[in-house]
Amino acid sequence: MAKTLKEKLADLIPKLREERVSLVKQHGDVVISQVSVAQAIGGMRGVKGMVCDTSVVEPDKGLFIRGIPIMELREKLPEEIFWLLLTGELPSADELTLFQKELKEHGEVPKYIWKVLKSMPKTSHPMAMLDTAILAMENESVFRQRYDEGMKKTEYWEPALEDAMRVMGTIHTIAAGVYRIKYKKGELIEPSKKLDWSADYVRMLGLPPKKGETAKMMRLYLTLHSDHEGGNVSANTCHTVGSALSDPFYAVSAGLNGLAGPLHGLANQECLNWVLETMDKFGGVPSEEDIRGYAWETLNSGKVIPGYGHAVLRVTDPRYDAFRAFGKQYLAKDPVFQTVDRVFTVVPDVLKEHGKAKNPWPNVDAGSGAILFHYGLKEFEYYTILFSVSRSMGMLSQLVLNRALGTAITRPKSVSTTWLVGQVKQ
Ligand code: AMX
Repeated sequence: MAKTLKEKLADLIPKLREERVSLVKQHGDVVISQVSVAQAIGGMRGVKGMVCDTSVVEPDKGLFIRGIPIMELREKLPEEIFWLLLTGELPSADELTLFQKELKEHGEVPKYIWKVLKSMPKTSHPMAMLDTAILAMENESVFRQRYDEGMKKTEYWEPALEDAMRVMGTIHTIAAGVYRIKYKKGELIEPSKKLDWSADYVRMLGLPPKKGETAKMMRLYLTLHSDHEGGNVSANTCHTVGSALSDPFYAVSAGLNGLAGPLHGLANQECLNWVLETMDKFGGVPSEEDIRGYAWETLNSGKVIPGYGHAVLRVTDPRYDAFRAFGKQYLAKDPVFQTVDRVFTVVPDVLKEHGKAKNPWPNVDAGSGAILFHYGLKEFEYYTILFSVSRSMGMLSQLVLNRALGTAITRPKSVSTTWLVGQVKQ
């Protein structure tokens, strides 16, 4: 008989705990990283100082989820990815059906959330709306309730999973509500009892279905953005806040606040903006020469070219490749997509010549906006919300595993500049 996600995890967790305890006991003193002055000042880039088992980003290959390259997972449903992130295995067909049913059972958005959202200023950024809604739902936290009742440490993961299911069960409905409220798209659309997570999100947004193509695009989008190991701003923030035993609503909301930054998740809104500006300036699909000129203009005015560069990757992001392949299949004649594709042939050389960015290649955000635009999502300020819906899976799965494994409260040691100066003089 098919197991629930909770049953599956209950089988796995004792082994994982044993492995962690024995690692610390037998090899706790082995040094795995050193920190230079430049790293301490430069965002701890490359410092190995935390553990994340859900996914790994190889600088020269890109994202692997539980050891599987993301390109091999692009046809999977995001629900399967969530299961994979948590358990290390893809679910069987029966497990998937059961999990999707359970998610729907966790899908009720409390009425006060809509009141909160509707009372926010009309100028609020959609990310501020989504984050506020997730934080307001903290009122529903089973983790907090059980903690207050004095649950045992070994039980933490169970209500954390319950809260995670609630966040995942509702975030697409809340995100669709944010869209309809913010952009005055009419009444809210209720979730369906039948559709999968992505197709239901598309329907609740009110996007034209285009014979199922929009749902296909959404499945790809939500799968590709699901996780990117543990050190990125949103995952790391969620990890830190969760490590204080703040419940998953607090922790995910905090992580999403980080995702809202222009150097992180907001880059996808900025990216399409840059592409459309280029098209505006040159009256349609620009030539390679036009793009080169505009790229230099951007760099010379001290700005970054959004969608290019990465803190870890040193190759074209395979998630960009996956979007590009989708675009070539379904929207090859779309002028915005054609422009994105042309930017790809020009910008890496410009960035190499510029000589600053360590990675001149496109990241996931370089191409996704053009695809969303094609399927009717014209409000690019909203794009980071889609990223958030997807990335909640990575943050939640890392958090549940951390509560299962008793991960300690985060507390790296900071040093003063005076101390650093003293060190280098020695
Ligand atoms: N255009 C212009 N300059 C860039 C650049 C770009 N796309 N990418 C990096 N650089 C610059 C940096 O600003 C930095 O300049 P500085 O020395 O004057 O401060 C220098 O190159 C070295 O930076 P780096 O080590 O290559 O990158 P990083 O790890 O410091 O930053 C990132 C990584 C993504 C923030 C950066 O490449 C960037 O700003 N890219 C554009 C924004 C973007 O696409 N963000 C999305 C990232 C993916 C995501 O989280 N969604």
